[in-house]
Amino acid sequence: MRIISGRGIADSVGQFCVAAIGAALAIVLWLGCGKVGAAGETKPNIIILFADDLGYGDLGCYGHPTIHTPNLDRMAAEGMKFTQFYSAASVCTPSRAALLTGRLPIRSGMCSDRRRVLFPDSAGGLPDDEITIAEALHRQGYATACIGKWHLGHLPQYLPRRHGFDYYFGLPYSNDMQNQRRGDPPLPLLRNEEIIEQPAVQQTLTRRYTEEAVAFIRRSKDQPFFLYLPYTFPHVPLYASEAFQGRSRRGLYGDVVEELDASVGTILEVIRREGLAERTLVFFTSDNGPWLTQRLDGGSAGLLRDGKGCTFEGGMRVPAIAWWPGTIAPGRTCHDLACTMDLFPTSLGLAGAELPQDRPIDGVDMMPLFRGESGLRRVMFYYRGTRLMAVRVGPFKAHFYTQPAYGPGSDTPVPHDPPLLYQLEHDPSEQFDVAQKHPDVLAEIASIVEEHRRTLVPGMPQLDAVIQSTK
Ligand SMILES: [Ca+2]
Repeated sequence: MRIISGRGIADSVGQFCVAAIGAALAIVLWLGCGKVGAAGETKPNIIILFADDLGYGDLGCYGHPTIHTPNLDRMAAEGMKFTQFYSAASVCTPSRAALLTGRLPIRSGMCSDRRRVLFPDSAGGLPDDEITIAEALHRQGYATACIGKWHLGHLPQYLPRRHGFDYYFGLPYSNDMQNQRRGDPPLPLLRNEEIIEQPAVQQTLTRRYTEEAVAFIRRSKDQPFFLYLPYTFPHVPLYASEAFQGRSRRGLYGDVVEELDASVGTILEVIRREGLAERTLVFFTSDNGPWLTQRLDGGSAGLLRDGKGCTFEGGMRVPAIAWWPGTIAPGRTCHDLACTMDLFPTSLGLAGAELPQDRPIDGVDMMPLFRGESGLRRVMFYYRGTRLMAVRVGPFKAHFYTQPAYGPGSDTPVPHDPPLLYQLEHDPSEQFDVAQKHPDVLAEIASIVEEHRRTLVPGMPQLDAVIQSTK
């Protein structure tokens, strides 16, 4: 996503001022001990809780009738809930690359039209020259940990500790990747680079991720820390620990989501008890929409169309909650567009780190939204692999291609010329094409696409290369 701006000169001046202030701040920080910001205040901790395949309609505070999520509902009541928040892709690997780098996956090469995600026989991963949130924050004196599902390359040179994390505990890829015909090994559970359990005991994962997260918070509380917690669930196969099995009114899927909710509750409670609440930003969201073909084992996109794997809203619009007592006023709902790539500039800004100047960053700092400001008109690019499928500008979304996630017609993209145009704020379910009524909007979107294509430099593809054997 990018900001549209008609204020070129003002922006240049603004950017210069921001750069100058950033440089001054960098000197002050360099003179300091690395823990304390220019104003003498401790830098805020940042926690990103990232569910896997959780749909827009799967939480109580997003309208689910029977999944009980009191902790996430409370987090939203004490913080800010987003209604138009996006992941940057409709499947795992590109979505995660985008969150950690603040960049469209096509820029890092972390998307493909052949293999849509990394597999246990993949040879690639997140390139070394990409800058992750963890790397940038580590340089600012943060303790950093990744606890959960990585899925940005399982070979040693791609694991989290090569990308700015001090500590790693979790699965290197998805929990369904145990295809013996493909030669997949039993599902490994890693601590740093060492396999500590194989196959991983999946019923225990949410509980152990929570325990690991709590331990990391407690041992890091005297310095600023960054915790990235990409949960393994509710991606299939579903597993809940014994305490949650049969507990929800929504079957096993509900049990699994309720256990995630309890995990979030535990983490927030530890933050409160340790006295960290007013200097910790906690952000909860999902890596893509629900996997609808899993039927009862998949989630719900609520009123949004389709789900995981496609560029209709259900594939990429996800629940999102920001919590930071004392900074984010309670009970707010944000209807502005925002996306996972925004977490990169937001986190760097909070840590006093400068944004990289040598590459395009697609995210935008969310602090104005957290403060309750509103009104930026933004652009959202919807990619499927390397193909630009749709573009959203303000409330309007033009589909140049559509392709249902699964089922009839899912093998080939269907082109639309003129594009299908939906007014998403009137029509969140993408039912009614209004292209004929808005030629001006289509013309504006066409010029944005032209500029985007003209300036885009795709990264070296990372997802297609296969290693000979994982045995
Ligand atoms: Ca996913």
